[in-house]
Amino acid sequence: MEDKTTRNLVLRNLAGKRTSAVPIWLMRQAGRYLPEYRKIRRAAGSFLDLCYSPELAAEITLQPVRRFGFDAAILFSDILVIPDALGQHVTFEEGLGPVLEPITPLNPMLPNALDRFRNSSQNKLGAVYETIERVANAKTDNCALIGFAGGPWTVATYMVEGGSSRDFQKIRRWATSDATSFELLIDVLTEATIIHLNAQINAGVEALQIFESHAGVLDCFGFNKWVIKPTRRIVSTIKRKHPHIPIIGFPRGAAAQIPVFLSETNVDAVSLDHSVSLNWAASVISDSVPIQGNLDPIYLLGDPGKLPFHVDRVLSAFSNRPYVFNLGHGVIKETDPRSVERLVDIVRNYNLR
Ligand code: 1CP
Repeated sequence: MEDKTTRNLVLRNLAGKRTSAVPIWLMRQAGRYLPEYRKIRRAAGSFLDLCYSPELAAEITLQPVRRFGFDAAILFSDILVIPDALGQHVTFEEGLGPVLEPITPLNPMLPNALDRFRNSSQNKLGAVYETIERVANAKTDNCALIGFAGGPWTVATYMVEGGSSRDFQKIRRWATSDATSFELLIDVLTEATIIHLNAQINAGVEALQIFESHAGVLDCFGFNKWVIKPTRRIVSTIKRKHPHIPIIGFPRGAAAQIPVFLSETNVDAVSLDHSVSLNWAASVISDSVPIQGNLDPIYLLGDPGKLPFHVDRVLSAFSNRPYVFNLGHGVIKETDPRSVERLVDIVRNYNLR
């Protein structure tokens, strides 16, 4: 009998099975480039309020699926709900992005943080799980519902730097000068991430992505200690309870360390950022490993006539393996929704060849 996995193109490819039609979804497919998002965002008040409003968050999750017919919906939430639920003060400010009250080696916020988190999973984060239930009930089987979390290192960068950063100096100094106390923070985040991802699966997500967006600022020693090890623990713990839920790793900027990331963490699939060379990836990553990515989102802002050429480059590099079309990073907020429509059209027509 056909189960959900065989019907769904994203889940089929993530399970290691190539399909003749290439599935597509985009990182940040919900968000400020969509007028229907901006309208809800204006009415909602703060960004975090929006993340904790199940009805609105479910609607935003489904907006791009309805508009473009994507093969997956990604939960509308943020990686920074974890520090918020651990008890750190988090806000999102217009033009500035996230602003957090920074934690330091002297004030690491750790005592009882996991207890607060567990309480929060039943309260604040309960709203996230309710969003998932709503989307799971509203979507069709051919659209996969993807849950996510930030990787512990990436989430820690915001917690320690107090927001987005250019040089990541505070966190890199802490991690290198006092690895023992920094490891306590990474351990707390790893544990919270496992709890959060398990709860997302229980609420109805069918695949997971771990966004390690700032992996690229670490050297290979730090990458092993702060990205590979925590990811391996997250993957092995989740797999014990949920062996069939595929986990996609997105170690942005990991470059030549991608093969070791894959073999050491046991993620099921890897999402490539657009700095990764297509030929290199196609030759060093085993054909059995599902790849996702990696069109540079900037092409969606460029000459529409050139889009088919660039999409074709990516599609042909990965034409002989399980593969899910995506960008190398999120949709840029200045993107015209018509470019996204064109992109979906190109990928769908490629399927017919
Ligand atoms: O004002 C607004 O409307 C807020 C813009 C916005 C949106 C739409 C933020 C603030 N987060 C989100 C949603 C979001 N964030 C999703 C949901 C669904 C989707 O992809 O469609 C996801 C998966 C994220 C993940 C996320 N948040 C990441 C990892 C992916 C990436 O972009 O590298 C990171 C780093 C964040 C932090 C964050 N959230 C928002 C901002 C402005 C930032 C900082 C980004 C930075 O430091 O550059």
